[in-house]
Amino acid sequence: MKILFLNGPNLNLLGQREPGTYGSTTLADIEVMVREEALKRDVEVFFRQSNLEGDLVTWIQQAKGAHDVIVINAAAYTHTSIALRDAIAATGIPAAEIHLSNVHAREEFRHQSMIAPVCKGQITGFGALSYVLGLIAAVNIKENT
Ligand code: CA2
Repeated sequence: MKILFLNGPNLNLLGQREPGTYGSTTLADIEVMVREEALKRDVEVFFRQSNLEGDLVTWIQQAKGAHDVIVINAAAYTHTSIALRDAIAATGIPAAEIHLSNVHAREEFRHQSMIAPVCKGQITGFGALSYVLGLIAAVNIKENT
C-alpha cells in the first residue's frame, strides 16, 4: 500500500514560527512519526511539501497509478483552490483532508474547504497527531475501496 502525503504552502515553517497555533514540531518530525506508524502497518509513505499550487496539482496528477491514497494538508490552498479540487476529482484517487489546527474554531474564511467535497473525510485540530490519524484513515480507505 502506497500513501502520498501532500503539504501545502508555509508548512515548511512548522516548528519555527507560531508554535501557539501549529505546535513546535517540524514537518520533518511529523514525517518521522508517520513513518514509524507506517512501518507497523507495512505501508509505504511518500512525503512532499510545496509552496506552489501547481506543484501540488502535478503531484496529485502523477499519483494516478502510483499511489493508493492521498493524505493532504493543502494549508491555505484548502480554502481557495479549485485547481486542487479538480485535480483530486479528475484522478479519482481517494483522498483524506487533514489539518493541524481546528479550522472550524478559527477565522470564518478557514471554515470553508474547496477540497472537502472531493475528499473521503476531514481530520482537523489534533496537531501532529492529525497526520497519524490521516495515515490510519488512508489505510482504512484503501481496505474498503
Ligand atoms: O491547520 C492547518 O493544518 C492549516 O492547514 C495550516 C495552514 C492554514 O492556512 C489552514 O487554514 C489550516 C497554514 C500553514 C502555515 O503554517 C505555518 C507554520 C508555521 C508558521 C507559520 C505558518
